[in-house]
Amino acid sequence: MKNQEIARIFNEIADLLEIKGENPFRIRAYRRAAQNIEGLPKSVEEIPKEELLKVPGIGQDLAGKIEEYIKTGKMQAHEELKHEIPEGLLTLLSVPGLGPKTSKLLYEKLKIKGIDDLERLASEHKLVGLPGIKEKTEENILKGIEMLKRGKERQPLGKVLPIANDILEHLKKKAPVDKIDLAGSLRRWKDTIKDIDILATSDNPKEVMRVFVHLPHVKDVLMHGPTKSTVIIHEDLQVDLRVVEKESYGAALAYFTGSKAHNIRLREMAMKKGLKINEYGIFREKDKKKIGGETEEDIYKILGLPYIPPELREDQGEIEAAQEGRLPRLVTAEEIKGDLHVHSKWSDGSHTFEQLVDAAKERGYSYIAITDHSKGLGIARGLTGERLLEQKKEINAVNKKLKGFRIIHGIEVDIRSDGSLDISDDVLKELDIVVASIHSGFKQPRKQLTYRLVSAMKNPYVSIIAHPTGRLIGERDAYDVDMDEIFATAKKTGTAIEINAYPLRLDINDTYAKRAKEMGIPIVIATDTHVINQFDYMRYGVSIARRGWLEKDDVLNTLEAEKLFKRLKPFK
Ligand code: DGT
Ligand code: CA
Ligand code: ZN
Repeated sequence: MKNQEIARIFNEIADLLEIKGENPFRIRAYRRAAQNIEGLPKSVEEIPKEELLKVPGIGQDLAGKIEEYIKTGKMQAHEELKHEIPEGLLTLLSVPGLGPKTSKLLYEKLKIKGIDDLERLASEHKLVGLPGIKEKTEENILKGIEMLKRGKERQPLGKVLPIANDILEHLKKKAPVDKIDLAGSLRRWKDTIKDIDILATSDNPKEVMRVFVHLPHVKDVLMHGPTKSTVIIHEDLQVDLRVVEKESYGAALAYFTGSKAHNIRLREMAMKKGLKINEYGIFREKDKKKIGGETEEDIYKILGLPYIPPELREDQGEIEAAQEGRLPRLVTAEEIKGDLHVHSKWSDGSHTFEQLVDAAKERGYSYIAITDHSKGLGIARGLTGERLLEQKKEINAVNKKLKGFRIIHGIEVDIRSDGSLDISDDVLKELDIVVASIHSGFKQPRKQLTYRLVSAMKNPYVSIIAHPTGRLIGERDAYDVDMDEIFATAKKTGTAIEINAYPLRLDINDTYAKRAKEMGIPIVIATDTHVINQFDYMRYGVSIARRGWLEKDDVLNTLEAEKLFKRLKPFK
């Protein structure tokens, strides 16, 4: 978790330097270091300095700052920068989508010092007319403020789950718990989370509670009871822990996993059978006798249903499907054979082909697609057609040395604002696969954004559309596109749709994934890895697929490479 904190501070330093108008290379160095720190496979606290220096982008200076943060919980340079920049300007920077440049402008020209001021002026159209500020900018600022407020209520799964698992590990180690599990929306892998619900059994619940309220994560104790406690942790999340009787564990797990809508349906079914379900068990109405509840399976079995996996428990047709014996056999992480969206050092990734291959092999894969950015993206050191052909030679050379593993040569080609691709077809046709995506002009009108994606899909070489809706959870809403038309075109052209597994994206989302499946559109799950550890984000993408009812056959990268190419455009 220190890694995330340090990455956040490095990014903040970059913002502050940008406000000060400092050297762009220095600014980029901080952003790059932030990316690499976030992607480290273990906590920086466990990494000796010599090794830290080998992380791309980390030199003596930044390694020193990391050490300083571990020792003191602060970075002097960061604190000094914050002092140089007025408090009000810092507040503006915290609005999603409001970058350093605009923040500075608003602060200097209008003396805006806080979110409330900003909200009022934007809604009264008092910002329009400042250099670069249009009505649309005001709308986006208001959206950003709304998101800031909303973001405090629900946080991204990718941020909350690692924290929750860390709390579980601490409890397993330090408290006398027997069984222990996450419940609630976390167990259902919902993409945003309001709070962390934990359930356990123990012979000594009091001691479990004592350990819990004293965990290092805890900022405030809201309630400390004999079997139930509630705390607030440093990340401003609420955590509930309940210890229940062993005989009721299954019933409690079902109850607290939810969703509420799913549970209401189960209770209705029970009532019709003369049964009653609550968090203690399942009971016969007539003599109040308990007939089950030690396991979750009990509950479903007594209701005459097969076990329903937590990801499906949303009352989105899963009860009917269970009754009719047509529950999907959900795709699993083990069934994924390779990752089809990976960046290397050739663009803005951090590693060589060999390093990426080793990491992919460790994860049991038999292929990865290298899909570096195309040239249109200046910031990402995108590749020209010429560089791509050089890259192809190097990939061929590496492939010759590999056994039972293959690097697929691809590109993440940028879809320009007019819908054209910034690499010509002559070059695209030399590649094994082509991933196309939008990286600019997110705020164009619906018609134009839809047109861009549709045009890309009509290109005969475009195999996959990556992160189709462009959302960044808590930072940027999905852009305004006509997904019906996107899916219809995907179907017609045979273009696959990506579930981008990067935890802040999770794009397409679960609802769209379900719709895509129903339309028979091929799906790939890919991580958009820039740093090796991000290969592990695959599990988040799989969770979206599972919440969208996807089975192995719906996901193209459960296939071995040869079969994969037969299903991916241009169908080799
Ligand atoms: P969230 O909003 O991310 O925390 O989502 P959940 O599903 O974790 O919701 P939460 O924490 O309010 O409640 C956890 C589970 O407890 C929920 O999924 C079902 C159960 N539950 C909570 N309140 C009620 C209730 O009033 N009635 C019923 N039947 N179940 C409830
Ligand atoms: Ca919850
Ligand atoms: Zn990418």
